[in-house]
Amino acid sequence: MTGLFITLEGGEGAGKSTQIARLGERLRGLGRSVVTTREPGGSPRAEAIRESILAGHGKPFGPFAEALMFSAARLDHLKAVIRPALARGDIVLCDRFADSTRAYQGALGAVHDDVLVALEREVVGSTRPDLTLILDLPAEKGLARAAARRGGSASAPDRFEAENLFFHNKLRRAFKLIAKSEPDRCVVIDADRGADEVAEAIWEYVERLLGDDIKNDSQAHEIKENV
Ligand code: T5A
Repeated sequence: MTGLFITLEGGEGAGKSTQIARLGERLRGLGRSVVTTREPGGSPRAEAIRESILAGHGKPFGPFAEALMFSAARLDHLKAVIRPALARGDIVLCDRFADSTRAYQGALGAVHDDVLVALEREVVGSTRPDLTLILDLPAEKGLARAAARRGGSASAPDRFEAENLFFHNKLRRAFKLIAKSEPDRCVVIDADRGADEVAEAIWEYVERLLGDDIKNDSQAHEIKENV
């Protein structure tokens, strides 16, 4: 029995956490066992690394060192959370994964492709996402959403949110290029609209991925609910 691995990617404030919560709820409503998690983080050891990265402790060492920090966190997250969940047959919904390393540390940090490919081979191995949903919207809008959520200037932006608009526009292009390079795995979702509409667009792809499986589960769940 193997589960399904779905990742959400995109720029800052694109709505990934919002959509993961909604998708998780919808799938659980159909009786599926779902694990929602995030990167960096997701396991106690990886969460400790997250705190350090987002506080900017890796920045002085440069993007390559940060890629190693994200990879160390990912190693533990995969071992402690993702692989056991997939082995149980669960659906794993993960807020960011290796594509974020490709975009942030690769396209923006100029860590060479060969290095990132080697890191992915060692760290991720065969645990690749079945589906990656890339939430896309203009960088200014994502940053405004993220700032509003923080309460404007009440708290400081984190390590990457604090980068300039040029960085965030380049990031948006990097995610689109990833989607183009792996069209069988990745889809770009227009996230510049209401959360309900985004959720429906996401559901179309998830439903397609689950295929007959979800229809059977859905019917079985309805029968169970009605007895
Ligand atoms: N990183 C990560 C790397 O550099 N390399 C890596 O390998 C990895 C894994 C993580 C940082 O680490 C970097 C990338 C990141 O900079 P984080 O705090 O997890 O930091 O940051 P994000 O993943 O960017 O998460 P955010 O929480 O900032 O954004 P989300 O999850 O995309 O957005 P969300 O859902 O929290 O929404 C933001 C606000 O907008 C509202 C929400 O209510 C919320 O207030 N909202 C909407 N408003 C209007 N319309 C919609 N459709 C909305 N959807 C949500």
